[in-house]
Amino acid sequence: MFDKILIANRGEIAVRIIRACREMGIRTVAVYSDVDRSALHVQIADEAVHIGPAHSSESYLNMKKILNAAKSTEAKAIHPGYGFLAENYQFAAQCEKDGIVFIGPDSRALNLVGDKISSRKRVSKIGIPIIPGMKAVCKDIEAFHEHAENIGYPVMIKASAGGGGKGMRIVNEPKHLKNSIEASMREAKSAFGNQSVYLEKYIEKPRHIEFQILADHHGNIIHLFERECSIQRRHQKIIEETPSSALDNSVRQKMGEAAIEVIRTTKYTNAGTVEFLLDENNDFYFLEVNARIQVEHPITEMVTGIDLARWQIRIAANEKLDIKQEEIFQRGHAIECRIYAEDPACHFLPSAGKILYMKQPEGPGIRVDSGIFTGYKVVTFYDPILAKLIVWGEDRETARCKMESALSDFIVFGIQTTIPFLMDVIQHPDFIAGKTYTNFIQRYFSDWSVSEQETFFNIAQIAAGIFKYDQEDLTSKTVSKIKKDISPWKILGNWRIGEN
Ligand code: MV4
Repeated sequence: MFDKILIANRGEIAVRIIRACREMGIRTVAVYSDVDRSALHVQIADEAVHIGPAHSSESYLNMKKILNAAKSTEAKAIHPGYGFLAENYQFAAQCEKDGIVFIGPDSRALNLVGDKISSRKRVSKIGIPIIPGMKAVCKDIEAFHEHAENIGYPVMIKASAGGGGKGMRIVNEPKHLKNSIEASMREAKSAFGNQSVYLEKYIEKPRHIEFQILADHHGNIIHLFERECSIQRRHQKIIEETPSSALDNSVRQKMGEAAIEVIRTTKYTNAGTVEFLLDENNDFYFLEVNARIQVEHPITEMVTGIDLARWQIRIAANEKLDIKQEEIFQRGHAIECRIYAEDPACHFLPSAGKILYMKQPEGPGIRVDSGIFTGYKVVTFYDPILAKLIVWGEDRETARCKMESALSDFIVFGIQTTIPFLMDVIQHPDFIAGKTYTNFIQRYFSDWSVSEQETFFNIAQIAAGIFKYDQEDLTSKTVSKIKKDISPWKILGNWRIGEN
């Protein structure tokens, strides 16, 4: 086992991985940019190396600096977390060359699963359903028209070099095809430096269902069941849960077996996630493999009791998976809400500034994976995720009610967060009924605005900031009293939050 691991990441995931290392008696090295000098992951690591200016290309994306930090501290392995270099096959290859273990799949597997078009072909060859569509990209518009006729409208345009929704467009009839393709090609060119696009059959009202996989270096592969990730805003997941209310055991078993076969055929190792779309007829289609630990991994840990970060490290150290598939069960229900430093009342614009006061929810079945604390300065250089609130309940409604209560106890004074938005989403009748399709946010929350009560809560934050409220007075009880009992409009006008 490694005696020291460098965590090439920041924020909540760096804290999460450092915690796993500490529980395993492994020393940790954090890396940090100029603006992260006092960040939580730096505070809790055994050692910390400054790697440069705030801009990611000068710091967390700079392979040379990360590798030099590992060499100078004699770290035997690097854990990339998610984002940054986590799925960069060139970085994994450089680690292999330098004799430093990359905690994740090897560079060959990373390169293989990173190519979406060839992944579709390879998966289709072993009989796993892919979304009907073009087998390769083409150039001229006439050929596109022919493909679209063969596929049948509505069709979905996708960028072959990327994901995350960039370049994606639905086309319902032939007269819109040409302009839509040209627009998608322009978007793909600017987002990925590669303008090629292809067509698929548009799957109406799909659900985004993904299966967690663990695969070791001894041929053992297991799945840890599904995560339902359909509640997305602009292709950014905001709420995830497991189990999915859309799956019965027979579909669940088929998808689990398909996920394992996708991993086996690519000789992939370590933790990975196989993404599918599920349509209303309970047919599923392979989308892609995510070759990293995912933001939403904690809900899988809560219902299976298996520590994924720990197993990533153990597999990278060549240990055998000693868990048999038949020994893994989903127990209860877990829901995760991602808490972002964005202002939902202002088009989700990034919200930066000092956290004047913060109190996390606590109690049975409540987990908070967080990278923030009272006094922390939130910056806008990186992904705006602040923390993840994860709850476990014996069943979905119990978990949902626990999430409502935990969200209302999650206090962050000083910046705007998506907490009020999340509260409204989980209280929507269709969310309560489990009718969570990928168009949920667009359909019900496209013009969401902050409630009166929340506005007053913002004003209370101003009070906390401007009058330097004595923190002892700001217990969650006082704050929840502010939120529940006193109407904003009787006391104060409409202020906006801001750093004093
Ligand atoms: C689709 C689709 C419907 N039909 N493909 C692929 C990338 C992933 N982030 C979204 N993807 C989708 N691909 C076809 N042929 C629906 C999605 C999809 C989605 C689309 C629009 C808005 C939100 C979405 C959330 C999950 C999946």
